[in-house]
Amino acid sequence: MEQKLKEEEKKVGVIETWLRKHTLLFKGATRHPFILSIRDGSIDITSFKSWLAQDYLFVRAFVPFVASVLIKAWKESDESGDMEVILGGVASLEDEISWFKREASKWGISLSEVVPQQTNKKYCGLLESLMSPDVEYTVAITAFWVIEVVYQESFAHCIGEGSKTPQELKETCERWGSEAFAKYCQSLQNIVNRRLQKASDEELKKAEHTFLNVLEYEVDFWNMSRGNV
Ligand code: HMH
Repeated sequence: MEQKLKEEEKKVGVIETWLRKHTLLFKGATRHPFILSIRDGSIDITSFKSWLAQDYLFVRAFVPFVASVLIKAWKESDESGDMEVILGGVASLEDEISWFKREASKWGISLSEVVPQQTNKKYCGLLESLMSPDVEYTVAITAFWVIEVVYQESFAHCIGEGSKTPQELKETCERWGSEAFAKYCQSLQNIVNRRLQKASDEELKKAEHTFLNVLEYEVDFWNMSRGNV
């Protein structure tokens, strides 16, 4: 029976199985009240500014994490194409950092004065722990994918049909909600599914644990932005 379930998992893809198993937590991260308030236009701009400032710091810590995934791909991947996908991610982060600077100045935020909140520090600490050479490529790329897909699913919801997102927030939502970003997440997801299909039970367990950990930290990050720490 256990064996049969495992075979089934492989056919539909491990990620799909996880998403079914952990729907509630995934929804918690991608349909958070912060996101819903952008979509319905009721967002408190103070929360948005707080998110923007904290996320800038997060993205700066995300760069070395993605670079560490690139190193793992080079050392461990069975497919040379993985490197191009990850390298594309690194490249677009340069643009993203410039965007944060422009957006912050629009809102009158001085980024050099932003102090990381505890929740943000904790999340950056998780990234740092995943940079360790002891963490397998499969586990690290799983984290990478879920970090990106949470923003993709969240912000796409804000520009979807019936959304009342304020004009001045639309560019932010487009950044992660766009078709192009969705495609990039799909490329990451394909890598993750391929790796998980070949993974040992031990590695699968670690990857699933990391997947859940990231989702919890994403919920905390939204909570922090709304001022509920
Ligand atoms: C907290 N999660 C957080 N910030 C981001 N910018 C992303 C995910 C997507 O890159």
